[in-house]
Amino acid sequence: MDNQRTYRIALAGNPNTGKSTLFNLLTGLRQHTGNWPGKTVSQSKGYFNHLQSSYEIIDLPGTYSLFSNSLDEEIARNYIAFEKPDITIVVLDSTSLERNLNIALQVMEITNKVVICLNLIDEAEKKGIHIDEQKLIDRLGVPVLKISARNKIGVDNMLNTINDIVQNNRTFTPMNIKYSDEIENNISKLQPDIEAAYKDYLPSRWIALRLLEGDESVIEELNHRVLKNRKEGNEYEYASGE
Ligand SMILES: Nc1nc2c(ncn2[C@@H]2O[C@H](COP(=O)(O)OP(=O)(O)O)[C@@H](O)[C@H]2O)c(=O)[nH]1
Ligand SMILES: [Mg+2]
Repeated sequence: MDNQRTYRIALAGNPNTGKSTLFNLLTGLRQHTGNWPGKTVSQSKGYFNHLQSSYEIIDLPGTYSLFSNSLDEEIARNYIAFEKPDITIVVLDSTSLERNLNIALQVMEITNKVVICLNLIDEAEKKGIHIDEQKLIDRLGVPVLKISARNKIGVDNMLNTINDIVQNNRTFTPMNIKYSDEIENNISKLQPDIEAAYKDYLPSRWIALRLLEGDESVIEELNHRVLKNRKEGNEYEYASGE
């Protein structure tokens, strides 16, 4: 076991789902706000310990998706994809799960180190909304936990789950969203070349989707990161954070 290193957690989700409430609860006074490097968007970073591990946690900008539609989306997306946190916690509003699941699925296309938190579970229960978390776990293929950040319910359970994932190097096999036949065919055509170029730096399926979309900022970032890595002679060591 590696007790020395600080694990990195990213908090992702739509605006108003309780990300900052959770962030404040976990970090208390051990936090500071600055700007994202080279950007005018503010960044909250904090620290906490749990069991034998120490963590750095970043409160990502709240977004509805992870494309290059806005600076916020790009920042959140780039952090998850290119800074490769040890865990991305997706914080969802349990009272509007259908709308909120979109961002969870998008995160799951980028990384398999995901924990989904169904926050505001107290509000959902008040409204008579019953969520079958086991069904979600089975369908999505990643841990799904009910929490209430404001009422401090389920947070210890969440931390224990995270501890188990980082200490035992657990990964998951998130469900793939199936696209139309045309898109799926194009993904399959692109994947071999993507895998040849970028190895397993990021899921080839995700890169293929970005290529099909014509998202040049992802490709630029990817080339920058991977080529830089190769120049430094780390061709096969893409996992960051070590
Ligand atoms: N009822 C309830 N309200 C919550 C919970 N967590 C957060 N909130 C409230 O939801 C609102 C948005 O929270 P905030 O942390 O700012 O969301 P963010 O935009 O995702 O950072 C605030 O008024 C919080 O007090 C919860 O578990 N239950
Ligand atoms: Mg916030």
